[in-house]
Parts: sequence; structure tokens; C-alpha cells
Amino acid sequence: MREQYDDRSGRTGGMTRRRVLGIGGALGVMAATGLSASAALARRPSITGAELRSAVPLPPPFQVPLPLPSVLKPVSTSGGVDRYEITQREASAEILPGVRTPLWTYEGTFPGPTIESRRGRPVTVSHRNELPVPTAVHLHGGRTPADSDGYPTDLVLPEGWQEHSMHMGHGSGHGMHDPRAVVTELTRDYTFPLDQRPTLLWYHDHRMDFTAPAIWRGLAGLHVIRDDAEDSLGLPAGRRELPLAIADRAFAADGSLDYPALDPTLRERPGVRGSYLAGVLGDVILVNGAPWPVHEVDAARYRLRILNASNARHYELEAVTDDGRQLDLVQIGADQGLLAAPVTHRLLPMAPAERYDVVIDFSRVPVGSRVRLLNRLGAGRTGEVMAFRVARTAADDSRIPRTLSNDLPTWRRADAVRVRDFSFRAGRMGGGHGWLIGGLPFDPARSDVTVRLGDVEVWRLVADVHHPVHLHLVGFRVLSRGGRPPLPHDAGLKDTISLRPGESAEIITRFDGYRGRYLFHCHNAEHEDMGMMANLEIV
Ligand SMILES: [Cu+2]
Repeated sequence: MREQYDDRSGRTGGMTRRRVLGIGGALGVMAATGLSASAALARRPSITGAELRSAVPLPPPFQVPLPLPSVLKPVSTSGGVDRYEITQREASAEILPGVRTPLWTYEGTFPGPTIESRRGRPVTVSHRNELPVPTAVHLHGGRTPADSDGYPTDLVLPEGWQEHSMHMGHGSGHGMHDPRAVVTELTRDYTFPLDQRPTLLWYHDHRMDFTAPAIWRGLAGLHVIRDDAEDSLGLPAGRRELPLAIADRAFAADGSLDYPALDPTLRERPGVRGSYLAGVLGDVILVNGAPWPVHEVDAARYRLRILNASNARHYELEAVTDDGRQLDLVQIGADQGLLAAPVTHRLLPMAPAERYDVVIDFSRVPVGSRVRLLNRLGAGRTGEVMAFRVARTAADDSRIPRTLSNDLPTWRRADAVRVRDFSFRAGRMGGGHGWLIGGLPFDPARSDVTVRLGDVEVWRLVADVHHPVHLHLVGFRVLSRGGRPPLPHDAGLKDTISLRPGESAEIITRFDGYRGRYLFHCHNAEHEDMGMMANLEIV
């Protein structure tokens, strides 16, 4: 395995290798001197992270069939609550043909099983931790009471885990203590009321200091919420609705997932090797856990529910036919459900944790030919994602209504009782490099932001490098980006906003739902583990 920055070889134009390398240099300078972010800002790196190179032969693209994660069956449905059981355990899978890869899984698969739910019908998921380390499960995008939100210190300990050996701080091991942590042994019931707009959520590990490597090893799965209103729209459905969880990984010579963890057991010492402080990228693009897969489709409309489940990699997706035509990506939904009206894209940027609900029409694609989903931000193999092979003509009675929803919040600036400013920047943490919000690394015991239940607030966010900023509990709308109107892909209700290098944005939200301790953080998973989280207390 070699450590190497992504060589973008001019694919997006004007980007030189030297500029990409600049991020490492800028971080080094900032770490050494405490220099303000302006030096790094001037460089505007196009990639935040460093790429691992796999040490096993990689398969050709578009050969492996696209897997669809299995849908989990409830163990009981009594009292209007669906109850599920998930065992977190080690397993191995053949991700690359002919190669066995050990994983940490939900129920033995990567991604884990999908939970299908209905709006307003509560779901309880009982998680049992048979992994060698503590875990915490967060339902990303869920409007969830705080005690089921998977706060990073609300750990589920594996059997026999010694409390005293537990590391509870960043990097230097200064023994951060969280007096409010609610720790359970072996199992924990997470209850989700799901009283929220229908959308694609995902659940993943959120353990203090070790979220990034745990997700990398396989602790992620999908959760869909539906309702009658959405079902009645006539959107493509059934086998013409495909969840696509995109994630990059790299493979070591023994077939295991490569990851530059300082402590490969993920038991005590958090963090990654120095050249990966900005984020870990892999050279293999997986969709639903398969490398560059292919899926056979009818010449008809399909609904693609796309999740960027990568730790740090950003994508700019385009759908290209064999004869070089770009197909429209008609966006119908964002992180938090349906848009008011469809938005048509040719290029769809996706930061980690973002979801886009997109309809693509294969009806004019010749039978027997392919449509490739490409990543314009990638180079070489990471420039390809998956392919659809149009297998047959078929009837299609699906439609994309001009009005998709009329329940989007319409918060206005004048509704806000407060404006807050947050910077997302590199800095010093515990004697080493960290990623800071408002100049501070995460401390679970510190109070950062206290908001009143029901208040509308405007938050102004500014970033040095790429930071996908995620708020727990609430969805928000993007008010502005860089002082200008939001971009087309900012439409709808979001729970993660992609800040690009040097960029600022304003978001507006109403903090409603539940009182308690929540989080907001960067969803570059390595940044998150290196301090870039803050407490959000709703009172
Ligand atoms: Cu970040």
C-alpha cells in the first residue's frame, strides 16, 4: 500500500497536482504555527483527504451485479410498534471477486439490512453488540428522542469490556469524561418515532473517536420512511426504485479493508496516520457493497435513492450513455424528503452523508447498451461508479408530478430569533492536529449551543477545506451560499450541507421535536473523530 494524494490529472480543468498536494502542506503549516486558515483558504484544494491504494488486483468495472440490501423483518409488530433485532458482529464477505474480506457488520452484511418503515409508526431496534469494541448507533436524519439518538458516549459495551480500559478522549488520551453518558452492556433498544417526512435515512456507528474506522469496516445500513401521500404520486416504484449507497474503500494484500488507523484494534488509541488527517479515501468505488457494479434495467424510468456513505470522498455524478449523451438526473428529493418541485441536473455533487432522490429515464436508451454513472471528481478508476444495462423495452406508467410536496417549511429570516456563526477549521487539539468548530475540539462535557425548543435560528457556517456539516434532529433549508442564492442541489429540506473550501453558507431551521442533548458535526468521518463535533442542547 502506498500513501498518495489523488492525482486529478487535469480532469476537471485547471487543477494541478501541486494544488491538490497543497492541503497537506497547508495543514502542516497550520498545525505547526497555528496560522489562521487564510493561508489554506488561498489554495482552495479540490480534494480533502488522501487516497489509499489497494494491494490486490481490482476487478474490471461493470461486471459484478448490483446487490440490493435485504429488507429486515420485524420480530414483532404488536401495539403499533415494529420491533427489530440487529446483531452487530464480525463477518466476512466476497466484495472483490475471489477475495474474502473481514468486516464489522449489522446482521452479517455490508451494508446492513434495510429497515422499511411508515411515517408516524414507531420502530424499536434492539441492537446487540458482539463486536470486540463498544458501539453507538445513530439514525442519520432521524427525528429521534435524545436517548435513542446514539450520542457518541452512550455506548453499548461488548461482553467483558473493561470500563477502565475505555479510552474517552482524543489523541493524546487526556481522559475526557462525560458524566451524562448512558452506557449499557451488550444490548440497547433504540426507539424511533419516525414522525417526520418520508425519506431515505441511514444508520451507522457513532462511537466517540472511532466513528470513521467503524463505518469503514462496514457499520452502515439504510432506513426508508414512506407515507401514503408519497405512494400516491406515481413515482417509479417496486423494482424500479433502487437504493444506491456509494462508498469508497481500499483493500490490503490479505483482502482486508485497508485503513490507516493508529490502533488497528480500534480499542484505545484513536486517529489516523499523519498523511490521512484530512480524510481517508479508497481507490475502489462500492455501490451497495459491490465494486463498480452493473444493474440490468428496463427502458423505463427508475427512482434512484442515492446515499454518499463514504467517509471523506465527494462525488459529482453524471449519467452517460454509450454514445456519450448525458441523461438528465431529475432530482425529486433531498436529505429530508421530497422537493416542492423537480430540479433537473446534469451533474449532481454529493458530499459524505448527503442523499439525493433522483429519477432517471432509460426509455430512449437503445436496448443492449449501457448508461454509466460516472464521478467527475474522480480520476482513473474512482471516476467510475456503476452502470445500468438496458435489457428490454417495457411499459411504464410512472410519472414525475410537477408538484411533489407542499409541506416544506417556509421559515424566513425575519422568523429567526438568533443568528449564530460557526467556523469549521483545522487547528490544534491535545498537542496534535485537530478539526475544530468555532476554534474548539469536541468535549462531550462542555455546553456549546443551547437553543429553545421551537425557536427558529439562522446559522452562518464557514469552512477552510471541504466540510459536510450535519445537524442531528432537525432538517434545515439553505438560505445562501457564499453570499449568493443557494445552488440548484441545495433545494428542499437538508440535514447535511456541503461546504466547499473557503465557502460560507447560511442555513435556517426550527429546533422542534424533542428536548435533550444532540450534536452537530462535520460528516467527513475522520474530521468528526478528530474533534469536529459540538453539543446542541435543546431546552
Ligand atoms: Cu470536516
